[in-house]
Amino acid sequence: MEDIDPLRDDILREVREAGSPEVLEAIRVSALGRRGRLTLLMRGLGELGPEARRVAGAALNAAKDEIAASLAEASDRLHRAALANRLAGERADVTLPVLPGPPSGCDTGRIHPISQTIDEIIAIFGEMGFVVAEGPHIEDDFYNFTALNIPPDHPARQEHDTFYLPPRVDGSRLVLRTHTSPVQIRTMLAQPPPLRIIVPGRTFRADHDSTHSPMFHQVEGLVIDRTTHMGHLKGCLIEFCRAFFDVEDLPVRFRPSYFPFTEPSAEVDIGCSRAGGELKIGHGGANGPQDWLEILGSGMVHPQVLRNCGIDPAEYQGFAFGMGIERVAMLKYGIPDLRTFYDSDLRWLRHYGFLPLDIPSPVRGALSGGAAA
Ligand code: 2NM
Repeated sequence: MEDIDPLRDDILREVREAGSPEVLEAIRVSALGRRGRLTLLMRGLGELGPEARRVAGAALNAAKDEIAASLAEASDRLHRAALANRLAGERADVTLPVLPGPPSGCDTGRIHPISQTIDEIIAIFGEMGFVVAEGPHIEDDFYNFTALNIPPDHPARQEHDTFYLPPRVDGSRLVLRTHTSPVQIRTMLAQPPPLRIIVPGRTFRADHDSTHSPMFHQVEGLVIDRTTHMGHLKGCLIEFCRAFFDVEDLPVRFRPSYFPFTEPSAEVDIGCSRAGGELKIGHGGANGPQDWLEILGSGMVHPQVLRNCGIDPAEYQGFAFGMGIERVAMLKYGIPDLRTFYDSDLRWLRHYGFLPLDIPSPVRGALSGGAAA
């Protein structure tokens, strides 16, 4: 059998002298590959007697380990050197003129319709003097239910409808907020009136079918001032509906309703037509009979809610409203299936998504907005 030591020393020297990862790979194959020099010696062990095989086998294994370690070390060293070399050569010349066409990414990335719709709603209410408020997704029972005048036995509190976290040591349980209203409670407790806030965000309900998702988005709003009344609520929401759907003479009607946190309460419908099986937002006119679509809940904030937040209802009053983002986005942009919002399907996003530079504003978001071409 060929002497192992000189062969091992030859290979180790080759490894030390290798100048590139490619050369190193060739050395590895020629030493340890299927027909490598060391591999062939290993195969020859079978022809030796038991004692000679034991001695040569141990020496071969030791040589193999040493070479493998040396290869790993050299590979690491060469890759580092190659990277350092590449980085030294790749200098950005910031004095070069800007490339023609959109900035890189603008031609492939899309804004999700939920983000776009939230931005449009914020832009419209922003013009009316509302500011955005946000809060935690995981809430205390007090902010999500009690402060909102939702009684202890209300169905919304049931396990069946609400995601509860495991009980804490004192037995109380946190919840995934079922609406964004706890943010209104937190804001009223933290800041003195007057208030004018808009609250977009994620909400969670134990409900999953073709028109309900366990996670969905809401925007709610709150106005508190000394003389705020139902007329302000109506004017504000009529104005919002017409701006959002970009229909100047959009019919809007207020229907009496009930919520524990508002009194009186009203649901808001917008006019539409369903002539020929196609839903069209706006007055029915010649297209067919006037039909209605519910899009908002609203009302004057219940005096008990104001008291719960340290606001004297004899001095201040206000209105609040809420709407589902998915629902109004589907109506505005003709998205037929709720579940597709969360599929992360790139083809869907390219079709329904928005270009990053299509910045929403009361003019560009609401008046000329539309799915990207
Ligand atoms: C709605 C409908 C009606 C609402 C009430 C409040 C608060 F905190 F001020 F009491 N926040 N949001 C409200 C009122 C929400 O959503 C359909």
